[in-house]
Amino acid sequence: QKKEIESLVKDSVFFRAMSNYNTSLMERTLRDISEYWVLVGKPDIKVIEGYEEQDVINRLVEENLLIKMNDTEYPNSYLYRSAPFDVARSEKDTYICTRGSHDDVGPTNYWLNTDEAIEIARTNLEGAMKGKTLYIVPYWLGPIDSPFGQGGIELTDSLYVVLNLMKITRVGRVTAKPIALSNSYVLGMHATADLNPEKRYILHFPDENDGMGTVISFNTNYGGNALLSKKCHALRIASFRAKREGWMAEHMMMIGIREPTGRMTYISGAFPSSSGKTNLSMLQPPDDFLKAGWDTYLVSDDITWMHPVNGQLRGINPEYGFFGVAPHTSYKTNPRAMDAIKRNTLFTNVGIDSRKCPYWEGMSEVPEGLIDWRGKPFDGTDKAAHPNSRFSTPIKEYRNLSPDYENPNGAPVSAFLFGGRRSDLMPLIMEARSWDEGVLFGAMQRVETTAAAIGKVGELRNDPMAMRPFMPYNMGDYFKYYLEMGKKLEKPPRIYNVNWFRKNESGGFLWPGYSQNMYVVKWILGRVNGEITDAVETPMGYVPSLDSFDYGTIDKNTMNQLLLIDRKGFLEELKTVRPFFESFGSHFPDELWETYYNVKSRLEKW
Ligand code: SAT
Ligand code: MN
Repeated sequence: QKKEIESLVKDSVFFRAMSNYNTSLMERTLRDISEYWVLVGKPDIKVIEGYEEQDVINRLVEENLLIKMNDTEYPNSYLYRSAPFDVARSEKDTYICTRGSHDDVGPTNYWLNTDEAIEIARTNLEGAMKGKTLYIVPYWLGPIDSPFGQGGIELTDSLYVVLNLMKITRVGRVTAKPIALSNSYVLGMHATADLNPEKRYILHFPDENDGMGTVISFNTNYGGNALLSKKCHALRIASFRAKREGWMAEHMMMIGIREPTGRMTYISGAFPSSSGKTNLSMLQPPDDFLKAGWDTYLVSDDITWMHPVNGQLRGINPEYGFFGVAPHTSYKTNPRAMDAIKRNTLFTNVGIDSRKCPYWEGMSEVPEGLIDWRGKPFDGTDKAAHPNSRFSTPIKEYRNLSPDYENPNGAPVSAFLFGGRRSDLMPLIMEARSWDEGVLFGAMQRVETTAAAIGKVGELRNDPMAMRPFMPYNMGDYFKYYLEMGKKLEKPPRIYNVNWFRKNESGGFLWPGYSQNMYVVKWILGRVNGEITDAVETPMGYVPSLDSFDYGTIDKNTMNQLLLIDRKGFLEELKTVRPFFESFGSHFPDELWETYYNVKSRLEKW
């Protein structure tokens, strides 16, 4: 069988290059592929070399799976409609599989025994690609020459998945050398099967594949369930490896902010899916900032890998493109995204108007002849775009990319921001007094759920460091690891909690958000660079003093509400998160309990 596969891929540039650099890895790769190939019914094989995008698009158009958008306004852009029940990540079908017990992954994960999970996969995948084509998509996460990069190979029968991977990762022959030299890759096996949601599984095996990790996913074609490079590899498998190897793979955006002096400061921020991470990563400062010479430069919008180098964390973006939430993206909320998605973009589950331009809620006025995301004329009874509809856009379409985006060693991170949708309690900004108290901020994160995952929207749930859906091991051990990381670093990032979503009694947002978030960012820069020294100390950390905080045109009264530390509310919050912390049992670090009690007693005495 290996021979058969060998003959099927022998003309591939990727495999020829791979065997030149690393014959033994090449042998192993052929073995892995041939096993899967036989299981799924010996389909045709096509290796993606990286230059096939137009062919892939043509095939999808021929099969009526892609609709071409207006060629003047959205050149080389297409609309794809997924199955209406396959529109978001499915947490209940997402498993971490080990040979130990459920305790390996803790109470925030679904767990399966490795052998049992492999059996489930076998049963469901048998013959699943008979008569189809198996695409072999080699990809590389991170700058091509980065020592922090990692390779992966996704095997899939979905051209939609292939096209997405071409938009959001580095694929094909350019990955052969770095994969060969790193002598490993994450193996991803994906099959559309019959999209039966009852038999949908997203299985992670962090210990398999020589400890490099394997992912098997089937009966789904969407987003984080099927684009295995993204949440499955770059967050779950990578976090597992990061803990073993001493670095961090986080659900964080990262941007550099350049001040008029020319100084560039990088900050990163963890926010749950669909909570404004992309908007913050593409922050366009207000006009007076721009005129004065301020600007922001993107490293990553969703995932950041950070390695300690000389006592400092340095971040890279493992991805090569955006898989961003479309609804509520507009020239008001995110003008730079609007410009980036005007070309070479694959839209999924958005509406389309009679001029073949995309439309979603919050974009503009409802256009003429609107067809909704299911392909039916829009009549106002349902949404035009699915709330989790997406744009897949190559990162190079973004104009303000950081000069360090391709830096193999990444850029130094000065601050971590934690945040999420929270209409009450959390102030606009607070700064942790120490790394440990910052870790407590992250661990305490309770935020409203969003449409990025299947399930109820708007319910408060614990989502520490915005990593709950992506944490591959026991979250208690993650907290411990986070604390240790702080000790290891000479200059750990300063930690902040931000909240753009606090509401007043009548339910209106107190803070205008979007470009105005620049004022908050400016305060953070002043703090981390030691220029703002008069912050107000509270039991929850520091909040800005209104004397040295430039907050734009908001009135002082509103600012006081936005910065209020509600003593009773925080005591209540500490009580509320307690059972969640306790659910990790002995995995929850004693040190974090100590920090918890210190904060609690400071609040009580305040
Ligand atoms: O669908 S994805 O999981 O890739 C997007 C997200 O939830 O952030
Ligand atoms: Mn995300």
